Amino acid sequence: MTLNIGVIGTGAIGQDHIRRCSFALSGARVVAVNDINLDQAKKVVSDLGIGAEVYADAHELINAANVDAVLVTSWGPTHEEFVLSAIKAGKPVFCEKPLAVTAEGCKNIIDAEMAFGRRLVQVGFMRPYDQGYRALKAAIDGGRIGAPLMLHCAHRNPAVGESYTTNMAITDTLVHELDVLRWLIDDDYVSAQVIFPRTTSRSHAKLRDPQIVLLETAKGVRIDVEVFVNCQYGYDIQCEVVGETGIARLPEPSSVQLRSEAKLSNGILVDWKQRFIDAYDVELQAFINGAKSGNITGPSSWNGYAAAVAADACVAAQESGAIVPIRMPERPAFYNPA
Ligand code: NAI
Ligand code: ISE
Repeated sequence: MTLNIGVIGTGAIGQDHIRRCSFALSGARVVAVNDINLDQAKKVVSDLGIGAEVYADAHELINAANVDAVLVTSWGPTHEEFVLSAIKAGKPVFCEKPLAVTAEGCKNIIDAEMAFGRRLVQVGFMRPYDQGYRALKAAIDGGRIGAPLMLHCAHRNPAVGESYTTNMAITDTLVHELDVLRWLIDDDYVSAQVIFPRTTSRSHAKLRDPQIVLLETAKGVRIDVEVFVNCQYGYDIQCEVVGETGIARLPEPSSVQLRSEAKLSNGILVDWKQRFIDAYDVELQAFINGAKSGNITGPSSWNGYAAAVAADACVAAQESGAIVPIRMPERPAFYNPA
């Protein structure tokens, strides 16, 4: 059986995921799309030649009889409404990060999913599917560096637009680290602090950039994450884990090394699309397979909630300058790994 997918949001990642489901992955096709920018949705369907129906209303798309599963790739503040609507319709739903823009919104989704009685939601946290992060985790879990003590991380984007504000460094960007690092070292955060170094002249009025986020975990691990979204030179994700007996680093993406013009050099990628291209493929194939078998195992609503609880504390820490406690409620058995 082919899984018929409806996609809400045809912007940057929406277009990428539509292309993936239509041409790169197996077992699915996109039969319906929606965007508040209807002309854009029509153009995407026509440019890709996929013959999907274009809906003016997202809820109509969700409830369409021929739509088996939903992809939510619209702006973050719309996610909660569309995911709740998909759960109400009893349809599997892949939601790009963030699951909702507040922890409270994520909790509403958890309550609805638990009331439904079976997992329907997968959150678009793709880094646990990245080969580099998987190798890093295998080194840590295999005892190669002893117990982790400190993590030094960086999340750098070349530039962002005027609509990107100081708190988005947390809710839109750091949220990837908030998810992947608790998975990487199997730990939970207990506090957060945010420090603002000198602001780059390449930023704009509504954004303090860069920022350093300091996290402490239940096991006492200290984590620093530099978020620098106007770094100019490229898209650069770094993660170094310092353990009791050694250090493990996230591998650099592979690139050809050049000896040319009296220089030794490697290229640096410039956007997230290329950096995590394989991980996006694997996460979406996992969703397609899970939706078809009725057993969704990718990042859950609980993962979305846990990241949002930490993100809320980081935003409060941005505002107060203080060390803010992170109080993670206990995970319900419903979300225990199989
Ligand atoms: P975008 O701005 O390029 O596209 C968003 C689209 O959603 C736009 O076409 C907009 O018209 C549409 N939209 C907004 N409100 C809507 C509504 N009420 N109903 C229907 N459509 C609506 O943004 P982008 O970069 O594609 O991001 C979308 C989501 O994906 C965000 O939540 C973002 O955080 C996430 N994302 C995740 C990435 C990842 O690495 N996992 C990478 C990039 C984005
Ligand atoms: C974007 O939405 C993403 O999710 C990218 O992975 C991240 O690097 C970027 O900072 C976000 O704006």
